[in-house]
Amino acid sequence: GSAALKLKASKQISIRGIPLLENVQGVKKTFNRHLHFTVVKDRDVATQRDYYSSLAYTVRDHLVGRWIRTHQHHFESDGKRVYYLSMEFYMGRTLANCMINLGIENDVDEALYELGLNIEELEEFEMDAALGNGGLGRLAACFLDSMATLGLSSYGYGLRYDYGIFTQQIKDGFQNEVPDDWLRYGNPWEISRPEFLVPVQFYGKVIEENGKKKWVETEIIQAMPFDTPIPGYNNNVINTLRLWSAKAPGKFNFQLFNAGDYIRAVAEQSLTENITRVLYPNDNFDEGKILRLQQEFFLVSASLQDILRRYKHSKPYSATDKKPDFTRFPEKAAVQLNDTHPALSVAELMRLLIDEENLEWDQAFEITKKTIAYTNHTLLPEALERWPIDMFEKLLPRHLQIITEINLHHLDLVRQKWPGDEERLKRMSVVEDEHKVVNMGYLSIVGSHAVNGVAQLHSDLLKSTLFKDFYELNPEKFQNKTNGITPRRWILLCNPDLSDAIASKIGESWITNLSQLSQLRNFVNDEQFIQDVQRIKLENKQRLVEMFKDEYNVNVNPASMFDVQIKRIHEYKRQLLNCLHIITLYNRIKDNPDAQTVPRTIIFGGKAAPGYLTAKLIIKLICNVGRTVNNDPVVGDRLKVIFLENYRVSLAEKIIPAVDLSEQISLAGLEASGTGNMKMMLNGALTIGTLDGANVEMDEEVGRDNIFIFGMTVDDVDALRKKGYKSKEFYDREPELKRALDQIRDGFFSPEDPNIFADIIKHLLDWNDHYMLLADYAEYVKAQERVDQLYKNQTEWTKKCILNIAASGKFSSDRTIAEYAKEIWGVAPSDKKLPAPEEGRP
Ligand code: GPQ
Repeated sequence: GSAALKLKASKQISIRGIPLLENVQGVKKTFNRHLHFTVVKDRDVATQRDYYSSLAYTVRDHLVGRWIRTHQHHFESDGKRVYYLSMEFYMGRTLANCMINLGIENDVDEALYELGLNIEELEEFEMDAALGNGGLGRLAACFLDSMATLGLSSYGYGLRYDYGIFTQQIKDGFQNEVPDDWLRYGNPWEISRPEFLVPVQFYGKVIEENGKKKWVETEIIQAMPFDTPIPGYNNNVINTLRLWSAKAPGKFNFQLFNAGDYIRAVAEQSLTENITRVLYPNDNFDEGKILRLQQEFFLVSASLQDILRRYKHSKPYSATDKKPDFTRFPEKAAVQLNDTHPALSVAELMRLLIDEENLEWDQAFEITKKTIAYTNHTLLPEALERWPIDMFEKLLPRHLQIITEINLHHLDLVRQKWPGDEERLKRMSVVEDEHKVVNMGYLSIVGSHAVNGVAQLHSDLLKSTLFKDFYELNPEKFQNKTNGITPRRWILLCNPDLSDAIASKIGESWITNLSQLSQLRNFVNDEQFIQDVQRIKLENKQRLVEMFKDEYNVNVNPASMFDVQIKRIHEYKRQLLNCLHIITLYNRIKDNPDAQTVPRTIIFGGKAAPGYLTAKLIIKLICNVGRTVNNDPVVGDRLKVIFLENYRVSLAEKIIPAVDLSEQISLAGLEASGTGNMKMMLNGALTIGTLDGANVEMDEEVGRDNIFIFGMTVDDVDALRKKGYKSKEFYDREPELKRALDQIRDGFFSPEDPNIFADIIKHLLDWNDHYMLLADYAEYVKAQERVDQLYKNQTEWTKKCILNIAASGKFSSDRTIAEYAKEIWGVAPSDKKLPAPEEGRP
């Protein structure tokens, strides 16, 4: 019909490839073939999901030739390989991303249109691969895209959780967690590789034989690899994400059950497979559970064995019986640790080199250090992994020995540099005697040649606070690598109209060279461009307005300012500060109902860890404030509050293109980088934020006139803590703040349960407001008034949006990965295209 026609017209834009008749015919044929032979349905009985499956297999067909050839290419060129080890890969959906990176999106679009199908509806059937919590896992996913686009020979290694991050339901304002059964309908993007099954050992004991340590009587769990293709943008490179799934050992341990209890033995196999059952749903928090330690070792051991196997079968050794020379291993492999979660890599690589490959200690340690590098993602003490020694000794006795010995050598070096400094020695011990724990951050530093933070401020703080002693020991190890995001998913895919508007002005090279966006500065006074940017933002907002009506039954004015805070719910991110601002706006409208106000729609999205009660209470407060505000006829459409249910990658893709104001309001010093801030900047939002994480660098890039910075700096925070912070003083001093807190305390937003928010008041007043919201409140409200003033002048506002887009080039993960490649991994990015496979394009 005409709706489909309109859709087709709006989606068919130049940068997604010109549809060619023969390609379109090819796609239609392949689609029908898959519907028949793979999905086993005909058009009479096929469901929409069946059509999605056929579409996915059709697109997958275009990957496989390039995938195989990429592998051959990596084998033949035998360059250094990069291994990115992460407990989280927050991939989201694959279909549209593959079509875009392959350049077949318009062909497929046209083919489906001719088949009478709506591609956007079909895309909704794909479950997010939600194997991550938030920024850390999404960063890993962006890095895979950039590594493939830069032509690196790179592999992601992670776990194939049966259940990813839980699905969030909001009932009466309370969060409920529902298991994320993402594999229920199968996963067309993965391929299992039983031929590369790897045994992982646990428990057992260490004996000595002929002066050599042996780890014996272990329990074995098999690691089954599942590979997912990672296409580069328009370069015919398809790299691999390899995820491990726990598989009962079958024959390995079966002799243990020789008593004839066959049924019980088979049944118990499923227990060992629990290792990869579920992702721990904590963000920036370490629960310290043994199952998590098992997961971490499972990832590390399977991956390192796989990496060593690949080295031993690499080109120089494949056709000969030459013995592998492990001293050259670091020339052929770089292992990057995504936080300390895979820190056991240090001990496991040592064990494999010494116990299995018979290397000497010193040589093994040199190789290990040259191979491994470590990225830190937080300074929050509750997130730092410190495993109890007794847990460690039971599960991984050989590794505890190795770590103890690494520590002895390390402390010798400390002693050499600072003779007699016993305090320093104690502070720097990898094995903390006092608490009987292994400090995984310290282990990662000692076992690595490079340590980096994820934004300049964060990297500086690592050197001056958390890792000060280690910086003084090895200053040359410490680096910064400011985070980035992939422009393919975070503008090209999610905001096609803005992408096209940009391309019409500056061409397409910005897609792989984002700093080219600075050319948009030449169009900041171009009236047509200003109008286009304005119109595209409004259309993106209108799509959301429909969703708000359908799913939340709230009438939102599309002209209102979309003021958005989307991120995990955490006290340090200060969603509560935003909430206090909403209450202030509400009170002002009520006090002065006839005054002119700038209409706002304040949107939150994010999950709370199931065990984080304060975070869950914050969700409840936001929802209750929303209830009061949204149903008050005096307010009308001047102020609305929406809490989005189940915020995740695929929902982010719908929200981010519609954001006017991006909330980045963490207490200075606590957000390591932030990456949502970058996504919204790239899509033409203005930022209100503290000088924290990468906000500092966004401010530098765009200039103070084009960003709303407020609040204490890291130095201010330090000074206030030294002086003695008392939140009650701010409560007494600021009448509007006092009023908002009193309303929360007195049940104004919760008449049916007036005391429900008592703990929030406790945190902010009685327990002295650890994240110092009250100290930043006044400046925050003032900054918001400046936002209002600017929003009244839509032309001036949009010019600043354009300047923000133009200044966002630094925050491409291509730039980040190019820096890792050059300064840590010792590999060179390439913009060469691999030859297209014989069968050509569709
Ligand atoms: N981050 Cl330690 C997470 O998302 N989860 C974690 O467990 C840890 C860090 C984030 C961090 O909070 C953000 O500031 C960063 O932008 C992000 O990692 C990527 O570096």
